Amino acid sequence: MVKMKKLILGILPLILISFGVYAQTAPYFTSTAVTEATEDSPYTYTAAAIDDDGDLMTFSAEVLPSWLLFDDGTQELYGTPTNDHVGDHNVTLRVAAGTDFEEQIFTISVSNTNDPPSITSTAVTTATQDAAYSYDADASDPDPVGSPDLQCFCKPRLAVHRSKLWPSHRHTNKCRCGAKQRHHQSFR
Ligand SMILES: [Ca+2]
Ligand SMILES: [Ca+2]
Repeated sequence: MVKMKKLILGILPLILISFGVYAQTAPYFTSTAVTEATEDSPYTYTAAAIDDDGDLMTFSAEVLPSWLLFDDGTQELYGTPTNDHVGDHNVTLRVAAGTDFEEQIFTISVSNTNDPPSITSTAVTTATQDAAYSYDADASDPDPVGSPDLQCFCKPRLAVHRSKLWPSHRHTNKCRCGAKQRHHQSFR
């Protein structure tokens, strides 16, 4: 008798499904994606989902940017964006149970961290009395074009030095920032 009951309980869902009384439902995400990231800082988001039928769920990443990895065992999405990844990145995660699945589609926005500019030119370190001295300084800044963190070039204020006009290293003015990724300034 007990065996008969178990058999009936075991095949009942199949009978209900066959007659359309009981239908499988797709799993669904219960976690909210983390959509903000910062250059050079670790990003992490752990996805969670529920299947109301209690079916075994599997997770996968269908769309990922190059700086992110997805662990389908822990459902953790993780990675550290660099300066090259500043901007928006599309992500698609999928949770499946049998043939049913749901996707979570979102965009991660990576904000810039200021990187220092560097001088790329070599200073002219010799000068001749009564002859004009000239040195064209060049620099570059790795931050993205349009970023407020781009380099500033400041034209030195001319100072009197030994009866001649000479650039002062202590006082500057006429700074120009962020207009271009690379800028050119001549000191004459
Ligand atoms: Ca940067
Ligand atoms: Ca910068």
